[in-house]
Amino acid sequence: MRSWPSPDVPHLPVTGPAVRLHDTSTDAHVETKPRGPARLYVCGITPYDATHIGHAATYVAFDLLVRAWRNAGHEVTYVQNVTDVDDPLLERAEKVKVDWVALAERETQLFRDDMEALRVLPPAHYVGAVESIPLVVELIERLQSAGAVYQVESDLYYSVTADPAFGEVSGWDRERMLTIFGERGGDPDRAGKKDPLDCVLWRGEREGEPSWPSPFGPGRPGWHVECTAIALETIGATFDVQAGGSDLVFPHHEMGAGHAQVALPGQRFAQVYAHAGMVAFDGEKMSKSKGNLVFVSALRHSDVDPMAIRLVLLRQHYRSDWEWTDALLWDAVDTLSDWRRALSLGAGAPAEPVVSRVLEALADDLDAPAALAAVQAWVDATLGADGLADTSDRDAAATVHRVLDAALGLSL
Ligand code: 5CA
Ligand code: ZN
Repeated sequence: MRSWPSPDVPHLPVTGPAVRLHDTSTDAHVETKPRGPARLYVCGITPYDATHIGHAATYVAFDLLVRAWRNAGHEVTYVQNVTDVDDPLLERAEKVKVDWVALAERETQLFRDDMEALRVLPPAHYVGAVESIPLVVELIERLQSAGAVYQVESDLYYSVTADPAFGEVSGWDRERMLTIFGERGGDPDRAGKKDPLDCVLWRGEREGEPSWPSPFGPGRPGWHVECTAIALETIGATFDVQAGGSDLVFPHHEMGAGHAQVALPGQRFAQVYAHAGMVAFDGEKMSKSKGNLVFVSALRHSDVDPMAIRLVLLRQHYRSDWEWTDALLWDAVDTLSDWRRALSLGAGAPAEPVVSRVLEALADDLDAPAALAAVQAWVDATLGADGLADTSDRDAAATVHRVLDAALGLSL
């Protein structure tokens, strides 16, 4: 699929530190050590509704990772999928009486426009589930050869017991897995399954649903296998980071890793699994199924500066759960006008230390709030909030502009 246009990213004269990231599977901070280009897979949208603030928070979080790696001197190969055929998309299309393909295309385009407005760097490979069906079929055949697949009626299931490392991504116990599996697309109670946690690899054709021919009969891919097939094809096993919101830890990333590790024994799927916190609204996780949504496009169409939306997201540490409020947005609008005032002066407080503080903070598990604090301190010193304006650095504004843009994606 087509990705979206890239914003220009200014080059920084200094190289940032190696990037450390919290890894869900070990519950520890680890230093990423890309060999060749840093390889990142971030789970993409299911395009049946517009981009909400929760999605935007997750994609802005991992945009910071792409930028931190680039600033540390790495090239980055970034992959993102689009789940352009799945139950929620088909259900919505049926409900609103719109062709499911047209719905997916429309919402994917809206997502591209939102990402572009928020200055999120585009993936090099933006890949749909539908266009990946041949890859999915190939991967299921590998899993069959490994003895990890069985049939229930016209559906194929993956046997979680095939992976000796099952459970290592989430670190969850079986009881917790069983509770959550059913809430996140799983079918623990289906008769005929060997283990309630086994997940669908290939869903046999159903009346009124789209399907594609395959050696296993007509049908469509299961959800988890889609991301595994796309990642293995584009960046290969043992890539640097798989990322997404924390609602994907289990079953999605657990199953995806299992599929890869059973198909390619001895090779870890991703080296690090990174997860963003959940954004809530009106007291509950913002989600399409609950309908408590704040859409990026709706804010943009009411003339909200996309950089203010981005600043609200950056002010939360990416791993924390938080709640969106309009007050956060209006506060960010006020902050940006202060910052623009300071930047318009040209000269200001010494800016070199700001650059190193920002780069260090972002390389330390994407600590955007710490990076923003360094910028705020520079703004305060430059505007003389303490009564003593500092304009000792003649090129300060240009330097701060550059690091804001390159490292934080804020173009002011
Ligand atoms: N297509 C699958 C991933 S393969 C999917 O989860 N799609 S999604 O549209 O439901 O979500 C897209 C991304 O946004 C995922 O990474 C998900 O974890 C993240 N996300 C969804 N809701 C929220 C939320 N309320 N807060 C933060 N991130 C969220
Ligand atoms: Zn995914």
